[in-house]
Amino acid sequence: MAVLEHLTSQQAIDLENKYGAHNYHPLPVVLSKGEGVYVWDVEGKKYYDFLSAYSAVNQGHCHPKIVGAMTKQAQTLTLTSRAFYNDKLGSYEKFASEYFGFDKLLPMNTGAEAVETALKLCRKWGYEVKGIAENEVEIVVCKNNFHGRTTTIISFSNDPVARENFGPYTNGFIKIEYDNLQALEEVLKSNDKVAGFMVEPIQGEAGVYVPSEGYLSAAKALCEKYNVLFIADEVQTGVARTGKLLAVNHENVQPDILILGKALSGGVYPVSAVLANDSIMNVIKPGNHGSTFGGNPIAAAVAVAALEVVTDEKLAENAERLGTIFREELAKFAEENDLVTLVRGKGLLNAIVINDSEESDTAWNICLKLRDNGLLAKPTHGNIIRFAPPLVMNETELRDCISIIKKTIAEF
Ligand code: IF1
Repeated sequence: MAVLEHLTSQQAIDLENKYGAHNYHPLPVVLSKGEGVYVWDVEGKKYYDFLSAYSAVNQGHCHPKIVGAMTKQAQTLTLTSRAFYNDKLGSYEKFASEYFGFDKLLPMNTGAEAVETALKLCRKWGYEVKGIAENEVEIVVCKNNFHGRTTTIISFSNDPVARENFGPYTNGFIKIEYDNLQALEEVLKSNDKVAGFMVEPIQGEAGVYVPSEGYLSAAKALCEKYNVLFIADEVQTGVARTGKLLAVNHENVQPDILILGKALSGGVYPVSAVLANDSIMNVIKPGNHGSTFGGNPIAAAVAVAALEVVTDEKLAENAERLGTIFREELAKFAEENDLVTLVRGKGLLNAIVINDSEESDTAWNICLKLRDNGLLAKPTHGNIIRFAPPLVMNETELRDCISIIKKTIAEF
């Protein structure tokens, strides 16, 4: 059989089961085409994409401007490595640094790599600027966090499935309760070895937990008070997803270190980045850190196009407006349907909590039915279903999706 010839859905699933590592349990649907808010399976059935590849496709599938930038660069110069300069990286670094309001950008590829980069940057700042004794830096993180899958990152995860049997674990992390300022102050005032506090402005994987109003600004103030770096992981919440360019913008917080990924490329190419001002970023000297693909010309061209789309198409404003409609409609529905206990989120990062145990497969079965009814979503944890459509969705499409969701759940 010629490789990659046309397959049925079952053939594609069988191939993955036989030849692919079983590190995922996907919803049984095999996608072969994406455009805007829609995806199609190999049999040609059309769906609304209500996951957006975990918020990587905020600009919509295969956005012509972003794909165009990638194609053009891919036919010109794909990769030089950082052994040499290239003519796209500096312009991208300037554009993105000014776009988010920082002095500098360190280019990487995946979200986890950017998180690891931010942790290394924070540690080095802790030793060389804050003056913490060698090998003693601590970084504060939140329970139920999700920051990626590397050994260091899962070392401070409390999700057994993500963590078990991957030890020995990396030291130097203190876990506190999310959305708890007292817990944060407790640690910062009693421990002068802390160099940073890394937090998701909304805990996505944990189930779209939106912290109390004022949590982020108060946490930033505590970090300033105790000379600790506030590190915002906006890999999932960033790039307009929550109704502002960054989720921290809802509270006018400027992080000391900003971590971006996913929709920084509109989902067409792995692009991530760490941004900071010179007083922090300049602790990194040649040879301290790097990556073969980090800062490659395609990534630079794609990221500039992806960010221009966010501005040109007013995606943050659209996410804010449509998100409000979505939560209002689903909250009304929750009042009359005892299967949905609540809806929560910000912008177009939302989730509903299903009135069943975490171990139940109700949420999974609802997602299978949503698939049959032409909408793709997936549970995050047992009984929570995340809803995150591309931010290019219009009100008519959103209301169509809301009626699909209501109709489907009413069938249970
Ligand atoms: C999987 C979750 C979402 C992230 C935040 C860093 C990263 C992620 C806040 C790492 C990645 C992805 C990873 C993917 C599923 C998805 C996910 F369910 F795992 F948690 F979105 F919520 N910071 N999240 O959300 O970025 O290295 O993946 O580029 O690993 O299953 P990455």
